Amino acid sequence: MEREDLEMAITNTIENFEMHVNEAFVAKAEALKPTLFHEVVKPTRIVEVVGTVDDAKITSSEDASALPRVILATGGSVVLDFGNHYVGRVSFKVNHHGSPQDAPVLLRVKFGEVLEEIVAKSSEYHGEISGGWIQEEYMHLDVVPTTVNMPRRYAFRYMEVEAVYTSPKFQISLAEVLCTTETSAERPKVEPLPESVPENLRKMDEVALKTMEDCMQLVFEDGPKRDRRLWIGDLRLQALTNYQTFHNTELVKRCLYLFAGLTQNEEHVGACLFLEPELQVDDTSLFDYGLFFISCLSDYYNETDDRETLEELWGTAYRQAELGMRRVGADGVVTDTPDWWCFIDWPPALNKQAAAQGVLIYTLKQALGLAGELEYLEAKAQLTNDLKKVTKGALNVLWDEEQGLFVSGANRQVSWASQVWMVLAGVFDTQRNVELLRHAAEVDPEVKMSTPYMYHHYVDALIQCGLKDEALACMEQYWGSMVADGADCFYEMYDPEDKHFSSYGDYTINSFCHAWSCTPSYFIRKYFA
Ligand code: RAM
Repeated sequence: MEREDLEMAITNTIENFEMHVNEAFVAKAEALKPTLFHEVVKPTRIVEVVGTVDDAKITSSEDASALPRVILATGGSVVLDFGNHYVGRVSFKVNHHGSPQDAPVLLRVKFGEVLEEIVAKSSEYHGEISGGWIQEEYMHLDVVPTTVNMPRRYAFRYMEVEAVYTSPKFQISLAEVLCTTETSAERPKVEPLPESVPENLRKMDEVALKTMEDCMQLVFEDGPKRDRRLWIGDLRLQALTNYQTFHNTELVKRCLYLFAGLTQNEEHVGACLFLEPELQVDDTSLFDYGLFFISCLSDYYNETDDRETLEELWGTAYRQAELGMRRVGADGVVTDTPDWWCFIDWPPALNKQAAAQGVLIYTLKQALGLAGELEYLEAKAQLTNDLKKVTKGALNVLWDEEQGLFVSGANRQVSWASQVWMVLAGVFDTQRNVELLRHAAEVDPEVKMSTPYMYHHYVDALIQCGLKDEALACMEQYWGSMVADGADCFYEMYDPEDKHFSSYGDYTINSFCHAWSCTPSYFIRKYFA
């Protein structure tokens, strides 16, 4: 994404934005608010960390029981390792040593999901999105000893405490550092994997489950560090994974009712929602994310057979199909203009037109399935016509016979995303889709995939084509490489060739426990167990 595009994406607002509220839907969603479960966890070791964001590493460690003996004077600091990624609230005791306290203590407390966040200097943050996400606090303690109860919820594995100031006459030490975790996920609901599943997939599944668990809060959050909100693209993949793991269908239902209850102008489903200060839909509008409401409802219905919800939410789903079709020109193709935002994936150069067309076809097919289920004949006829138009458009305008690949935009760009979404859309039959994916692998388009979100769709496309071996190999290479790098949870962005890659201009603002990256558990449990 060009810098300008990123800025547009970030500030993207709808002219005369208004929120449509369906009180009955919101009330239903609120009645489904989940219980949060808690556990108290402690740091396991004290670690010595050196290096910069490019080469941060732990050089030595000792057991966390030594903490009360670590005396901190002005400028002294300590880094604690909790041994895994956690989401929760932190408290600790600060003890006093030396002469009477003749000045306030100034503490700096920083949390990091990964070591790189600990070694980075917040004053040097240069990302395009808010540095407010950096989990760092300064606090004055007028009287020690005291117990500090930190008010925010943090997502972290590492915690650094620096005594910015004590005084020449007294020092401090820390004790009883605790984190009370928060999640709406219930571990006992997850079935153990069969013995036959190999060790590397077990490990991948474990990391994916932890990712899910830490993102399952009062809604399915996208990332418990950042953005801490409900994005529909993430919800779709979390819901699919949840059906194979935590089985919390009520939480999916709650999120569906929230999206349907809080829509944007013309009842377009927003890209994301906030719970605070009050329930509200954001003013960001994404072509693909709006359409994914249809997928979320369709997947939910396939899982639950919950007819009542299907009937109630059908109107919202169908509206998204209508709005999606509005972008389609006379040529049967989604219009590509500079003023729209469709997410798909983060590569800066990616032209979204062909992939958006793929998403449209994919979701229209799901809408048609639901209309059939409900026996809504008019909607069925309309969707059938729409599908004919956009499938024809894809073949006439976006298929390049000479290259044997789909192209996108005025410059006829070839990207991975375009091929993958056209396969998922089923524009061709399975045999031709297999050829397309194999050909894409040979050509290896210059515009690559940059997130586990896009890799999910690639793996899914391979599986839909019956290429399970290739799908497994891709998972082992991509998510497996994150595991080999020591990931406790799966990251929002990951490029094995460029490990400190960020679409936001600063690696440390990436989310290192990200919902859309949790799908290895979905694939493993559905297809490889
Ligand atoms: C980022 C987050 C989120 C995603 C959107 C499109 O803010 O990674 O998960 O859905 O982009």
